[in-house]
Amino acid sequence: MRFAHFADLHLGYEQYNQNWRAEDFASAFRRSAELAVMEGIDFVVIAGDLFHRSVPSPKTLNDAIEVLKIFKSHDIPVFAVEGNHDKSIREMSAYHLLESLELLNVLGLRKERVEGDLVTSERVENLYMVKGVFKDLEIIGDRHRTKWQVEKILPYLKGGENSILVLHQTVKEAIDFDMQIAWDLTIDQLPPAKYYAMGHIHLRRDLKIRDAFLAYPGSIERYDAREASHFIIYRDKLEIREGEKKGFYLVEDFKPRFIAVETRDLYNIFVEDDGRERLEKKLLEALAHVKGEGIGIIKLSCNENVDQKRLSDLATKRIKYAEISFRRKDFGEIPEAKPEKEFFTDLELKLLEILKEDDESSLKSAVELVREYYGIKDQKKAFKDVEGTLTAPKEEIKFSKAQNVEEKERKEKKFKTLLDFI
Ligand SMILES: [Mn+2]
Repeated sequence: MRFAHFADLHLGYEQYNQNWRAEDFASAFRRSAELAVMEGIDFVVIAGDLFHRSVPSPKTLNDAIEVLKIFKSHDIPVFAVEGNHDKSIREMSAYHLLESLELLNVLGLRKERVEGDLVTSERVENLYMVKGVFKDLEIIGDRHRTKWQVEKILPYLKGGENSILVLHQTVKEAIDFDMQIAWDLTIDQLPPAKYYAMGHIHLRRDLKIRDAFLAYPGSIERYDAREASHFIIYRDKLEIREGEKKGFYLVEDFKPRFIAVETRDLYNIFVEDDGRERLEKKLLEALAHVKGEGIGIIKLSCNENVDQKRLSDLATKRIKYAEISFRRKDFGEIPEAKPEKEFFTDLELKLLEILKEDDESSLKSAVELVREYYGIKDQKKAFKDVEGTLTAPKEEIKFSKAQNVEEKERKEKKFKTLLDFI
């Protein structure tokens, strides 16, 4: 039994406001799909964030359809869960549209029972848990949930002897920093499965838990400069280091093997010198090592002011797209000295992360988070709290009150049925 495990395809993401970047994400997915088919896979698992937004454009939907048709034409079923980027509170999401086109099967809690050759439903309180079935294998999963919803739902995600669990969540053990709000669940909380097909973390990760693998393939394209293909650092001498490859997992007998796919080079460049002229020379030297079709995210630092526009034009002559930021070296570490987490509480950080996406669904997710955090029933009050968090100076932020009080309030809030909180 072989399957392909994809996650975080982010179709439609016009990174750096460049529409050709959305094209890059789509072609990385297309190439991966072709590779997977050549490997003779039995089925496909998509662990969330197929789309960058919950309301994809017709072009983006078409990109998804074109790739999913590759699987369809080879009779390869696809099982998917929605991610935080593309989940929808509407009755019908883009995933459900793809499901009616018979291009994929959506896993997880639903109001109606769904039965078919590849899916079955199990009654869960007042809802149904829709599971994938492939021969003697169960493919279980649910869409992205907030941390507190996950805790409630995990017991219902227990499969039979042979099961794969598909989730779009952060497992504590898969990340390097220990900030409570940064993760959704721990390994101990996971129900038993033969393989954990995860999504959400954009850098590739795999770890062994008990006898099974838990794996994140990472995003299919380079999502930000931390995921660069090359790191070029030029202080005293020029250093070039390669970053991670992008791709997906080919899982055979529950063991993942990473399959890399070609992506556009993204260079994370840092150049520093005391003087302006030497800095410019160094920048040119660094740019001699980049491919013309690549992207350059360039940070410059020196003791004199520079003409950023001119340097940007200079870089753009050598590379498809360049983004230059500059800071005065002699002004110290001011802009980057203090990480965000020193200024904000965990909840505020999470809200800021969600609200970076300027659309309706992220505002709703933010409100949902605040409501859950405080057990607020009244939507109007929740909206007010979101606004308050983002505009009030730190001393006035109500959220910074003792964490244990909030913890207690939350524990006291009782959910009657599953419908109350999904
Ligand atoms: Mn993602």
